[in-house]
Amino acid sequence: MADINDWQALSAKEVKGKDLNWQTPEGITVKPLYTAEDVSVDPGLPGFAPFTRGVRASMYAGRPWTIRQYAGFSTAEESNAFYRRNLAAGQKGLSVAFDLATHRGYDSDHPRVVGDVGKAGVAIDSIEDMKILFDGIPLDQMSVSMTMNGAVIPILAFFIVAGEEQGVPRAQLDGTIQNDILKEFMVRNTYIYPPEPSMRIISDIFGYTSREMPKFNSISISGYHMQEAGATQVQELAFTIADGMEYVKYGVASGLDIDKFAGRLSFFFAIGMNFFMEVAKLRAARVLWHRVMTQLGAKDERSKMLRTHCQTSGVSLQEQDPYNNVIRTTVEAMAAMLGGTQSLHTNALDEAIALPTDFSARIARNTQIILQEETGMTKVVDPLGGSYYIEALTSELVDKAWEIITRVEAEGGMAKAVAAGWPKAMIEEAAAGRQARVDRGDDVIVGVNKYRLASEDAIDTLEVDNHAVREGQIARIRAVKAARDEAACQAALAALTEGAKGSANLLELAVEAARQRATLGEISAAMEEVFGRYGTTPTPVKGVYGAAYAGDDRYQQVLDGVAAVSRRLDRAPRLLVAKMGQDGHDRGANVIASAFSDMGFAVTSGPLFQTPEEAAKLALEAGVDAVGASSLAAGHKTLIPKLIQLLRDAGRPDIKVVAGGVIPPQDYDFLREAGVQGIYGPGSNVVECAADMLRLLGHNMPPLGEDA
Ligand code: MLC
Ligand code: 5AD
Repeated sequence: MADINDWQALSAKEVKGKDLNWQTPEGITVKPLYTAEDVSVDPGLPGFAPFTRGVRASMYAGRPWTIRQYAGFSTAEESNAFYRRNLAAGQKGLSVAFDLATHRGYDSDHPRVVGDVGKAGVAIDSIEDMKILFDGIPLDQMSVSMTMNGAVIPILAFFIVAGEEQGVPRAQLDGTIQNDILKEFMVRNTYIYPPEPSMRIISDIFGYTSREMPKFNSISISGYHMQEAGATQVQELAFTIADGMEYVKYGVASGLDIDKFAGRLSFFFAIGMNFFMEVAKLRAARVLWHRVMTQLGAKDERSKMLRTHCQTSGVSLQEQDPYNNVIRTTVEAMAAMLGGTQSLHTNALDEAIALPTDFSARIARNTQIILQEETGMTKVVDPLGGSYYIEALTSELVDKAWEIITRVEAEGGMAKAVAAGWPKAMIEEAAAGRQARVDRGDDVIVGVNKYRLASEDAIDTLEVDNHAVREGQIARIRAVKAARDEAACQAALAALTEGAKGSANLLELAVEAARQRATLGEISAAMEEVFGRYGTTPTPVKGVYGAAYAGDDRYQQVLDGVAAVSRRLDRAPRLLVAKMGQDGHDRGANVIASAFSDMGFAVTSGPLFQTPEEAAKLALEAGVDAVGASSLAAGHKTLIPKLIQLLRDAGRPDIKVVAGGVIPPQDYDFLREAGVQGIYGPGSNVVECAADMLRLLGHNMPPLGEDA
């Protein structure tokens, strides 16, 4: 029989000695062939420790994963109707997306959120909105996930009281609250309070739910947003498990018995296009969690069992030739199922353009239904178990992630690491590296940097009229406030503020405030009085982009262009990268800031969450030549024209304003008429963005492929 040496020789001959090893961004060398020699660990059986092959013995053969589509937009009424249509068409669990005003603890009438109400999710201001959201949906039968981290106390309180007023005792509520603040400070940015009180809130929720809500998952420890921000799979895996360890330690330090709450911790991962890596990642995550929970002293096997939701990757989807996204999502959904997820969201094909329409949501949902009901793939438990490659990759991911986890622990745990900033810097470095590989064409994206269409047909997208939603919400806030027992409401809010000063359970106090019709903004403010509000300014990495492009001709042309403009101005051209509104998605802004600064621009990264007034003021103070406004949460039509107007009013119409992010092509004309001089959607090449900027600044930049 042939042995591995024979194979080596034959293969080398076939490819004429070409190196077939693949260096992944994780720093893993993937070989072209795996054999029994590569497998050193027996993965055991599903349903048994360390759960490599799945947390249930029967897995999908017994019960398929939950088809749980994340959704929310506009008003509670509209979102409720959307949920009901989806459930009727085969969705199995709910998952609520809130708008950014809600995330950040502002009522819809707050002046800072004019562009955000109802846009990236549903607007929820009080218990009355929450009741409408679940109208006709029995909360004792439907499991509900709520992606909420910043305003987690008022939202969970509204949910509990909505159940109560539907006649469902809280002990019967089934679902999950995201409640994962560490990754907010790292990548997602919808925090409200500083880290310490934010961590206390999480322990309070563990305490309350472990006592009162035995079926409710008290947290969804999320790596998803790390991968979206550019993390490699190893980084996502390691930091997520390390976050989980930190929460467990805080819970224990607050006096809870580990086995009383750990069984209701849940996880959430992104599933990108590296198929086998993603399958192995979910298996490795289970092994790692079992290991760390054993170390932390858990006794109950359920405390050590990593149950997870997955979502196919948003960043892997493209604006160009968007039907390709259906294929990408299908591949990713298969990786999630073969990795053994408990629950799954499949993204819609219009992901890179807008929120899902009924049509795109249907295709996304049916992707899962077809996998479950047409393919037979659910009939066998962990069908990839025993694959030499999968088993070897699983072990390698465990080891690689363990190195990072060990570093985090040596430095005092994830809260300290997040405060020190190195995990975020590591992720941003990976993001800049990925962007450079895509721009150079080293990483292929079909329809974007290869096989690009000459012209594209527009697709129908969902548009939310945020002004109308805001007016409606303001009217309802007024009605709620007019009808409540004001004294009782104020007393409940005062008790919450007192509780924040001391050590009372904040969720318990907020439940009372919710019953008394206090609004989300009021409940958040009652705690903010004691905790304060936290703000940050991004600090993009340096050098990664430049290094990845060293020696590239086009890059050199841009460098020359920047040098020419600098000579003319007698200083480097100045750019403000602005993030306005409550949109905290800063991967794109950071990549641009980092790349432009490597190219020789003097870049100011504006703080997150600015109003147009604040961004205009900063632009004037910094004396910039141009502003790049990054928008991923649909506030662009309100916020960017306002910024341009303010710059004009200040006598500086010469400052160029360009926009980047998720902007539907239908809005391009509107923005151009408002004075936006360049619009860069997903898939834009950063070097070409810089070339365009040089043109705007009056430099005679040659087109791509031509000499100067
Ligand atoms: C499951 N069950 C079985 C079984 N499989 N019983 C017998 N045999 C089998 N084969 C049981 C389970 O034990 C459980 O009961 C019940 O069935 C439900 O199954 P589950 O596997 O727990 O699924 P689910 O209820 O869907 O819970 C999955 C979860 C949960 C644990 C991962 O936390 C969850 O739903 N998370 C979703 C998070 C989410 O949607 N996030 C969106 C983020 S979007 P029991 O009694 O044991 O519980 C986002 C984007 C942004 O964040 O905005 O940035
Ligand atoms: N409705 C549906 N999906 C959403 N996402 C974010 N907000 C919504 C919403 N309101 C999805 C997108 C995004 C990821 C973070 O969650 O896929 O990339």
